[in-house]
Amino acid sequence: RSHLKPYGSRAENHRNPTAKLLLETIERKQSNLAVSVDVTKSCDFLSIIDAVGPFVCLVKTHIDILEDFTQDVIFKLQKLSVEHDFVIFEDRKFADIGNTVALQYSSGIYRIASWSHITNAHPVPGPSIISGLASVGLPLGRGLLLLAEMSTEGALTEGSYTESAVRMARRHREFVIGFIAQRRMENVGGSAETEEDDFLILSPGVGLGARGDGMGQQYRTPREVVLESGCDVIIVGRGIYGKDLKDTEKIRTQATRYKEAGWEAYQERISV
Ligand code: S5P
Repeated sequence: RSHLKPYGSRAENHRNPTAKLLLETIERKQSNLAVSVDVTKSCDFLSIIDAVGPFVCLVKTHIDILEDFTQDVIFKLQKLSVEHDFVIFEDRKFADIGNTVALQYSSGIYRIASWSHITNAHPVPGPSIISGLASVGLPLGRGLLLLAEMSTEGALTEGSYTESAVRMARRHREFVIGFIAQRRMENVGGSAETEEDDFLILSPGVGLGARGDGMGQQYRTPREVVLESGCDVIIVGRGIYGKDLKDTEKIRTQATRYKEAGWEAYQERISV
């Protein structure tokens, strides 16, 4: 099974350049940690990214949360991405018809496709959401994740919905590089596993402390996510930066802690 192999050797299973880039970055930095930087001020956003940069393979953004957004933020984000060697993932969760998502992805203030290596979409509109986004993203070498499952209590993303998401993804392997999900998807949707089916699983809802946030979020540990559920990347937000956004020393300590926990779980996974 593909996820029992080292990240670096899995790059050859992928034709999409962003999938290769992510796997190679994980291997190079020995980190399967992604940090989700959900803060409202550009200065906090950039200082957290600068602090966690050395420890992560990927930075996940919600760019529309920033209340003082300017193009300069993107310029600085891209600079940090090169300096610290991490992939950028704008967590836009597109969910509309092909024509609309193509415009939302390429245009507006944020012009997401121009700077974000990876973005994601809900499969709810059907395959046209993938072709709409691919019309913009593929020529730029970008990659897409489908939300096959969500981490929240009572999520509707289960059963035949998740199975359909996996089948949709299999038909668009050139652009869909994997899933936001809570477990591996090889055995979902009825097809036998092949090397081709080496989807990347990025998993949010990860915490070493609380089991929830009182607003529906549910947390599992890196060990549960990577070792027991076979996910490839742990996505951690508040578990790393908490409430004190200025305490970069603590943020670094937490990032190191999650990086080590994620990597240990992976090493145990590939050693069996
Ligand atoms: O199912 C999901 C999918 C996503 S992308 N559950 C999630 O929590 N997310 C995102 O992951 C969410 O939008 C947030 O940015 C991050 C989790 O943040 P945390 O602070 O709870 O770790």
